[in-house]
Amino acid sequence: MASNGNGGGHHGDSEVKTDIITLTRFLTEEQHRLGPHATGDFTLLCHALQFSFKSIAYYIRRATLINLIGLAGSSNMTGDDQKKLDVIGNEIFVNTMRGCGKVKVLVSEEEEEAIIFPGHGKYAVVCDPIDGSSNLDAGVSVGTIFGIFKLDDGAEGKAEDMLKPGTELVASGFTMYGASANLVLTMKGGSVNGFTLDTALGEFILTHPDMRIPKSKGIYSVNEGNSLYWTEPCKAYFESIKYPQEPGSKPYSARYIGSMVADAYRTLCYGGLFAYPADKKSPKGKLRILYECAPMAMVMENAGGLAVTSDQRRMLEVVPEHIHDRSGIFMGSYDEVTKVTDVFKKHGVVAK
Ligand code: FDP
Repeated sequence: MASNGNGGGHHGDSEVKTDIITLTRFLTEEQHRLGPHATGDFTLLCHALQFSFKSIAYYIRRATLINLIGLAGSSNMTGDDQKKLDVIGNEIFVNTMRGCGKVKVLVSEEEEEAIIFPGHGKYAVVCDPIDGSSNLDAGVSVGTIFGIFKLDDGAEGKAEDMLKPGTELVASGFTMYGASANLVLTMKGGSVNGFTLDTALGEFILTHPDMRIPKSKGIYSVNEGNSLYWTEPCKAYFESIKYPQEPGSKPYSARYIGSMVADAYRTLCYGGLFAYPADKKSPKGKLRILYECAPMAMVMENAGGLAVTSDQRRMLEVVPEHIHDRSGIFMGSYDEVTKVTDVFKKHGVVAK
């Protein structure tokens, strides 16, 4: 066998990688990079997170076979019907976060109140265990979104500890359960890295190091069924990309899955714009600040993109009024979000 000096070797026709970077290795290397003062608590928390992603991926894949599709017969605090998988995903998440001993406060989309764990955990976690669950029974990609805050020293842990802007997140990301399970992770001030679950090895493998969102791309992703309720600047922006006036310019392509994680992952990979604007029917928008908008905004910004609210404020600076607070959002490629802001500005909407 000939080695290629890059951790791989030639075995017959195919090249087998023997020096792969698993998420476990990646996290250990990150911890070592921080030096001796790093306690390993964050690393342990991330190990617990990855276990919950693997478990949720497993149940989603088997859902149709083991009667996990359909409604659980209950609704969550925001009034959405809960799917059986919503309930199971939430239980998995809550139990793994409790079990790791490093988390003090947990906010989940499926729980009305913040959960306070006993012990001395110094982290607070926000999550939507299965986002996009209205798509589940059709086998469409869904995902888990998460964000991690570090609590102040000696904080006893309460729901109010979570009413912070996204700029204070120490890490965030999501796992998309699609053709494969794709985990995207970013840490404060760091790069964005993508891992793919190798189901045979049971490991997330670093397959997309240092992800950068293309600076521009003519793709927009929005639920146009709401356009009747859109505000004037919002209508004007979408008109401008569908009916471009500049000579030689082409209209944008539309792509809307209706599952935020899947739409965000495609936007991160290909570029373009994802939006769920606030409108006259939902003046605060639909998506939740803590466990949908802020974690995604951190990923987009760390990948070189932008994320703003419907009033064009930087999404990461928004402080939620309560743990399930909502916001309008426009996020994606730098140039595309900038175009949104320019059109809104012409209509007098300027970030305060
Ligand atoms: P879902 O209702 O299926 O859970 O916030 C949840 C979410 O999906 C997002 O994942 C998705 O982007 C959005 O809502 C879809 O909303 P619409 O059906 O109104 O387009």
